[in-house]
Amino acid sequence: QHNLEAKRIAGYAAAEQVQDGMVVGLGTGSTAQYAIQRVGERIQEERIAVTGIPTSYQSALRAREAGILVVDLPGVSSIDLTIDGADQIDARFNLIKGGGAAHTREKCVADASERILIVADATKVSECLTAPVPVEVVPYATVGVGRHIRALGGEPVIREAVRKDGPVITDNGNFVLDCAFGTINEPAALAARLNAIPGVLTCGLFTEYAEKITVLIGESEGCRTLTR
Ligand code: DER
Repeated sequence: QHNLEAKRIAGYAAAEQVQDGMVVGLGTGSTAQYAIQRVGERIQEERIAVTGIPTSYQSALRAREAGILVVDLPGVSSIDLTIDGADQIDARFNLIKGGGAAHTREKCVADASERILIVADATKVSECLTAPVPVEVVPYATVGVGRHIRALGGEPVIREAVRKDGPVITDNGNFVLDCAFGTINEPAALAARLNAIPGVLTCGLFTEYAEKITVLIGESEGCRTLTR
């Protein structure tokens, strides 16, 4: 319960940075959903106009429920502010994302964003990246991709669905391999190698956006803004 409250505090704090008329990238996951909820409340309370760019079916559906005007990414030339979660955040603001299997669209939205607010509870912050790296793969290429990942020192596991038999299928119709590499000392180099493997669509290492990221960590006594 404490954990959910921390996520809510971070998500709500991020939503306060949304200004009238903004185009806002709407992240995926339980923490980003709190931001979507709060943006919806602010639209009602303050009559502000916000255009939301979703990163998944989940965020599109929650945004519509919240009363946010939802426009898909091709509909806008740039995004003022994106609010999204992460699975792990290191001291240099490199991220591991993809716990929700939405990291391909999340990366496209992050890339188009002027600023990115990463919202999380304290458990996501780590000195260096150690979590498994989600990799979205074209199903046809899964075996070959797995071989390349093992050659890079990773241990790939196809992400099985819980309430569906068989693998998780992403919003783009692909599989996800969760790849344990242990401590990742050169995240940008590993990301480049993973993204170059034939059949890999996107890996969950976000190493290009540190300059435009602000991290908001929800805690019981309030929200902490991290600096690099
Ligand atoms: O999939 C993602 O990258 C999400 O941001 C996600 O991993 C964060 O999930 P959470 O906010 O539910 O912990």
